[in-house]
Amino acid sequence: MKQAWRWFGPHDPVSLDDVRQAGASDIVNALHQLKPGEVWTEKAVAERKHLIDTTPAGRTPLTWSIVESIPVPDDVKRLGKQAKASIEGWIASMEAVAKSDIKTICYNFMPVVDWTRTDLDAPLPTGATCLRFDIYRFAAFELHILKRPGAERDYDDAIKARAKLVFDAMTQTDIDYLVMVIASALPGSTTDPLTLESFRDKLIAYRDIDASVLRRHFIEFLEAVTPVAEKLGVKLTLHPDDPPRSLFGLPRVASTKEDYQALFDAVPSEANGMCFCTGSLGVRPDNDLVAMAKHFAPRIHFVHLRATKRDAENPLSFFEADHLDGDVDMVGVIAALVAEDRKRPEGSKLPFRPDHGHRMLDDLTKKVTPGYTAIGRLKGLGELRGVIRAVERLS
Ligand code: DNO
Repeated sequence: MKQAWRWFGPHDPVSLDDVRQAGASDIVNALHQLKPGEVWTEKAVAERKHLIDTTPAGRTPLTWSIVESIPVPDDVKRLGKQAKASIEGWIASMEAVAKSDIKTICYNFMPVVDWTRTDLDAPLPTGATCLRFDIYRFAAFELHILKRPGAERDYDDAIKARAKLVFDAMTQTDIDYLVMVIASALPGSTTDPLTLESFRDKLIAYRDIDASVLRRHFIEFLEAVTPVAEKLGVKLTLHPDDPPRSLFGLPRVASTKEDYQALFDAVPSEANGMCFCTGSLGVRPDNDLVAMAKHFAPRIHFVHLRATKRDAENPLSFFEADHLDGDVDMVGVIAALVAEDRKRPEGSKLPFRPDHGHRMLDDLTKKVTPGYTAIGRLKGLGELRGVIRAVERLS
């Protein structure tokens, strides 16, 4: 398997030399300076490619081989008036990427909000911190800060009571922090940052869109983009919903095995692939990740390896655990992926990246990109590499 690393571009506090020292060979990047819906030009992609792939004398080469993500604009998901033009724009961005010989593109189809957490620095017993999704804090946001109509129907009485206690104990600073974490779009997000007001407006725009409608819109998108991707030799890899369930009453259609199967059945094109993200899919106890990795193996063209752990007290809450010590059977998943990787010819090996990492050691006092710390990911990559090496040797 190929070791990749997400790099956020020239402003990333983690340098390309840091990536070299971590031992990764492939870079995962996007033109993060562009807003969702802005079309990527060949020139802008080529410049970034040149920046990454130009190796200083004596250094290990790096290759920008994966784009994560080209954002799918909101009107495509709603099939609004601009959807056709937005899909054409998305295709133009994909063509620009392919021109620079980058053939793997990750994207997602989550309406309104991309990945969602409630805490960016939740303390761990070791003194490190991690990302966390806390159902009580999340419910406090929905019920008492965003005040989404109908939200009370989505929670049982115990959660509502706890959420009220959580909210009552919050200062204005706590509230502002929670709004920032949930609404302002976390790093790498493909959705626009929101204020409480624009958040409410967006939710209203989805009032009539349930999961079956969203899936239909998604299939229209895939029917338009996959023939072009095929011609370009591009693999599109759909990232799962994170967390893999409905939030804010919104539909989500990439959370389970059945969700993915429905999309592959509707659009069998070989360009229609999967980004197998263990951290996202692993949040659901009913997702059997080893079985899913085996089942979808030929469709998997990009892998995110990370582990979450559900709270014993309320399994709707979870935190990002050490890469090998979450709820997912990481060794089992890696064994399934290594078996698939063996079938692929040299030059087409399966890329994975260590996804997220704890904030630890020197990173505790440095400016970091939430989840994308140097040291936490370095630790994760080291552990994962060990498992891969052992599985390759012993199987
Ligand atoms: C966060 C990531 C997301 C992901 C996009 C994929 O860490 O999982 O930013 O890259 O949702 O399109």
